[in-house]
Order: sequence, then C-alpha cells, then structure tokens
Amino acid sequence: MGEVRVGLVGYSFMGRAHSNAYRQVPFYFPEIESKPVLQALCGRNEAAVQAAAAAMGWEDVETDFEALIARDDIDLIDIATPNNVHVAMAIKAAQAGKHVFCEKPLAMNLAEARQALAAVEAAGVVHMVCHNYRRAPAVSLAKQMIADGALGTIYHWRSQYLQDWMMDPEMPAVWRAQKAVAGSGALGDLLAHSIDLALWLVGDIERVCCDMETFVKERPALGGVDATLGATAGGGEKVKVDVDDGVVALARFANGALGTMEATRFAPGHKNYNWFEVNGSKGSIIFNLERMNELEYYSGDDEGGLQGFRTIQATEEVHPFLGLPDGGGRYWPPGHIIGYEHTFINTVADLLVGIEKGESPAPNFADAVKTQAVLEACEGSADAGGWAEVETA
Ligand code: SOE
Repeated sequence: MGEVRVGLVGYSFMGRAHSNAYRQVPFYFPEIESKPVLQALCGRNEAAVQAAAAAMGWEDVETDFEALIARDDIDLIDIATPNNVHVAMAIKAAQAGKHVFCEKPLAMNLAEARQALAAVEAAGVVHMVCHNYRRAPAVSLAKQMIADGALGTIYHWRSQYLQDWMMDPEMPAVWRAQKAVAGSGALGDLLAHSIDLALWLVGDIERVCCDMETFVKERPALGGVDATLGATAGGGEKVKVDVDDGVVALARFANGALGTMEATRFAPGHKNYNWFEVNGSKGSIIFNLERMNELEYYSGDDEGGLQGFRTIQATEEVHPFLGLPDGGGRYWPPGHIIGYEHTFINTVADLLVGIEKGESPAPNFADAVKTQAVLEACEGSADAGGWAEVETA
C-alpha cells in the first residue's frame, strides 16, 4: 500500500476543505491503494499553523515554504494560498520533484500560467488545479450525458455564479478584494469556475465580450483576519478597491455555440449560486450548486404531452463517484445527499489515482492555461471594449 505524503500550504477556507478531503478519501475510496498522509502543514504564523495542524490532524508544521519543499518525506505540495503566490510555489515545488495540486485560479495572468505549466512538464511531476465543481456527481453526469449525445449539438452555454458576501461597504479589503493578491475580483474567483466548466462541458472558447464593475469603490483597510471574527478593519484608513465586484461576458465557442456568463459578489440572497444551463438540439440540462445533488433535464425525445424538465437526483450508485468498484454505494444510499465537501473528496481521490498512474487528472495545468487565457481575454475586452480573441494555449 503506497502513501502520498502531503505538504499543504494554507489553512483557511481552502486549506480546511483540502485537509478534510485527504482525511476522508481512505474512508470513502478504500479501493485507492495510495493513502494520503497529512505530513506537514505550512504557514508563516507558527502559533496559528500549529493550532490548525492540531485541529485538522497534520503530523508536523513548517513556517517556511523552502523548508517544506526541501523535505524528502513530502511527495505532493498542495497550494491553498492567495493567488499571487500560486505560480512561484508551483514552480519551486515542481523543481524540487514534488507533484503539485493548486487552488484556482492557477495564476495571476496567462504568462504566469504558462510558466507554471512549463515547470511541471519539465519536472515530469503530476499536476492538477482544484476546480472542485467538476466532481459534483450531477456535474459529472452532465458531462457524461453531453458526451453520449443526449443533448445533441450544443447551441448555448449560460452560467451564473452569484454570491453576496462582499456587499457591506464596511467589509475590509480582504485579499480577494486586492488586485495585487487576487489578480482580479469576481472574474478570477468565480467566473474562473464557470469558464472551467464551460470549456469542459461545451468546448474551447474563441472570443469574448466582457464588462466589469466595481460597485464599492473603497473599503476599510484590512487590519487582521481572526478565525472567529473574520476580517477586521485596520485603524480607520480607507483603501481604493482595484478589483471587479461583478462581471458579465458573452462568449463564442469554437464549435459555434453561444455563451453568456456572469459572476458577482453583489447578488443579495445568493450565497454560492453556481448555476449553468446547456441547450442542445436534443434537450437541455440545468445545474444549480445550491441543489447540488440534482440535475434538471429536458429531453426532446420524450413523447408529446409528457415533455418537460425532470429532476434527476444524482445519488444512485450508477452516478459518477457514487458506486464502489465491486458494487454498493460509495457514500450513502440513494437520496442520502452529499455536500460541498464531497466535491473536494472526489477531486483528491482522482488526484491520488493520477499520482499512482503518473497522469495529471483534468483540470491539470494545461487545462488551467486555457481558463487563464479566457480570463485574460475577458480583462482585455473589458479594458478596451468590444470583443477580444482568446489566445490559444
Ligand atoms: C469565494 O468566496 C469562494 O470561496 C471561491 O474562492 C471558491 O473558489 C468557491 O468555491 C466558493 O467561494
């Protein structure tokens, strides 16, 4: 039985989701030979990282990234940090011979993303980006249905990723609101997920026409981030907000399909509304993360009078990630729904199998370069106005 000894950088929201996934994979995926070892948790604040390691079950801690990648008892570096250090860490980890798992978006821009891809390919290590929503069973079912021709020729991609957690103008400028740290706002944080799904489910995007807006122009400077209190303001100073709060985009796919996408943190009442609809010559599907176990399906093959959207509850063994290889349910019986954390467990499971096989599971860094190219075209379009071509990888 192999082990994959993990060094995780970052221990807040995504660090917690990834830590849980490493702990849960052996329980829900017993067939996977390689067992993750929570070897070392890395963070600059020693007291905080020690506390997080104790709470989440990490064996050891490091406060210096260079020391982490120098360890010979680490096989995989997992980067769950703010965006501005993703690529520098990925390159160094690859050069140290470590496999690399990185949170989305891979990079701050396309050039950086290409550097990261070049580094992991040169090092011959396994690489993957954590676009976790692909592995919601209902989303993977949508992929299967489209690939099997259930929708026929695809005409439309329509997505909305709506949140409302940054609407309070008194909310300090957390890292996701700082261009120097995040690279962009709703664009890279939320639309990146929708773009990854669009590229996977529909195909390559040739050009976009995009507009963005910053609704809250200045915020209290960030004082600190408390595990309980969250972000706290720092001494009354205000800082200019230099990222988008909301983004809308048109997209033209290489296969002729038309796309409309939007992402915002200013949609009151929507908490994590990652929604998409695909229309084809034979039918439509609709996915809504806030009803994650369901897929709405309209089939043009249904007999007249009985046609209509039906709700597929993707909780059966036959559905992706939900059946054990030798039969039986992987998680729970039908109808016993699963949640957000299971998308990370499923993602990490595929990563471990990829490491066993020496293959980089999608979305890998090459896929992430394509997502970054669309993000960059969106920014170019919003800056210049009009349509912008998407650079090919
Ligand atoms: C933003 O709040 C955020 O945490 C994104 O950064 C994640 O990628 C998304 O899955 C949930 O919302």
